[in-house]
Amino acid sequence: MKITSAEVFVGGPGKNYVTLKIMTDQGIYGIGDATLNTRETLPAHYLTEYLIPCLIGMDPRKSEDIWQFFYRGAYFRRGPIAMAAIGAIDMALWDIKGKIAGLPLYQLFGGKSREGAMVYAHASGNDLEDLMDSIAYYREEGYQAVRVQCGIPGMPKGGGYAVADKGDSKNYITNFLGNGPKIEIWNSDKYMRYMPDALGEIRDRFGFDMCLLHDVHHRLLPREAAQFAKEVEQHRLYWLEDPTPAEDQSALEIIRQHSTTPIAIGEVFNSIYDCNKLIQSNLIDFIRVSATYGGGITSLKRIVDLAALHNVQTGFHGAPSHSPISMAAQGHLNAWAPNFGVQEYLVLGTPECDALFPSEHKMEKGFFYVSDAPGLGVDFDENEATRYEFERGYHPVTRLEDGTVWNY
Ligand code: CS2
Ligand code: MG
Repeated sequence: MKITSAEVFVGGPGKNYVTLKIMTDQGIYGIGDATLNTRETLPAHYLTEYLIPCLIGMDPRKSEDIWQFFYRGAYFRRGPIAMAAIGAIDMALWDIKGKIAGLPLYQLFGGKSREGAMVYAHASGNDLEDLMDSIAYYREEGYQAVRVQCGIPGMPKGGGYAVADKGDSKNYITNFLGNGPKIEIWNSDKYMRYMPDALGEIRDRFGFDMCLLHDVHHRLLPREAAQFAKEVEQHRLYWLEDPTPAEDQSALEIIRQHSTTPIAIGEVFNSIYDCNKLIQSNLIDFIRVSATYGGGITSLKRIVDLAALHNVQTGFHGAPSHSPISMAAQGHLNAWAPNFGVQEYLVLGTPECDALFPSEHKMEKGFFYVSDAPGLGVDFDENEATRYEFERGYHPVTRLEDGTVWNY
């Protein structure tokens, strides 16, 4: 069996999804996702200029060897651009493998450990009342796990990270399209004085029978993060996400010395080498890598196995930028992983997105159910894709009140 061609498409409804389609001489094809949010054309170029020319003629069944060829075989390794490109190839090869076997991917991993995988929704509000409405909406929809973000008094809108327009909190989707970054203003002191009590009020209103998650989005110093984690311990968070920037892993030691609040990290990681020490030293509770810029299924499965040895659970990244292809890859891993925790989930559901990526995967009352279709169980409609083209976008840039650039 041989790979005969491969093509990359960039575009989608309100998002620049980067979709790879690999064709074989036996008519079977596979698809993969290389969407690197706000830098989408870069993995697309890496694929078309460098990787696809080598892929042609390879045996698509040798997904491990092909992964090693593009990872180990490159002199300059890792990084989100290269790993997103490798990740897309790897997903497409697993898709082909499943189609050859006539089995859904979770069967190739070892079968289901659960029927539905719990997902968490994004509740957000311009202020706490608005956030409460948003949480109530998701609770009524049946979600057991909700991430909560709200505007902080005294900070301009956008402070507090991922804050919705008033009245639109339940439909909040991060939209970064535009010709330059928006500027967000941040003040850690105001945040630290407000957010712990706000989390307490949420518990008072909704009780403890709800998995409550909160994302700090890399904004605090290690000492501040330790203090914050200690203060919110009483509110029994399911997790506290990205309390500090991911580069300084020793920060996690400081947090651990002061608190037992569960810590989730890893949405910006792109290899097992970014998280092996954190996992082996028990400095985190949830690993948040993604199939896209984490190097695909081959790479994620290794991370899941390492995490399982150290009682670290999964909580894969599932921001709106992930296409239904990577969400399907993660869906199959979630169905299998013995150490599954929760899945962030926002993408499927709009008619345009469903038309571009048809699938039978189902989301019901806060649980994701993978279909039994062979492979990834999601398709890509090339005719639909012709409706879309690349639109430039940027992540916001954060500044402190005195103008100093801070972590987004
Ligand atoms: C966020 C992301 O989903 C999350 O937890 O931290 O939405 C993040 O801001 C984006 O993925 C950035 O691309
Ligand atoms: Mg996050």
